[in-house]
Amino acid sequence: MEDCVFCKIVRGELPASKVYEDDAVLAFRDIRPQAPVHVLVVPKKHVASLMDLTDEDAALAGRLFAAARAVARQEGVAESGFRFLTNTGPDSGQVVFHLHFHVMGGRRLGAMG
Ligand code: D5M
Repeated sequence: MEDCVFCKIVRGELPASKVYEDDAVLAFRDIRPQAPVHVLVVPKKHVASLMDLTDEDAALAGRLFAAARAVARQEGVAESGFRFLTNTGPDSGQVVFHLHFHVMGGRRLGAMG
């Protein structure tokens, strides 16, 4: 996608603090961190949101989860715990319409809502 900010990061056209990369997935630090560890895990291919994943993306979904585990270990929060979430659609406050999972940890997180 031409104007998608995360596609631009994937293509190397915008800078990012990368923490994990493989052929299908990229993870980089959130520009507005809400926790000591706040990493975004994104598919390299453009998918607008969770609701735009299809049955053909089952393997990709597994890769995103595997990448999140790798990030959690690498960032030292695998044992202490972390949150793994994706905002989807208007009520969630999703602002970037390229599927991304937040990996957040490094402190005791408050209740969601
Ligand atoms: O939030 C989108 C998240 O993406 C928000 O936490 C900021 C982050 N963001 C936006 N632009 C960038 C760049 N360029 N680098 C790193 N992080 C970024 P959501 O509400 O989940 O859509």
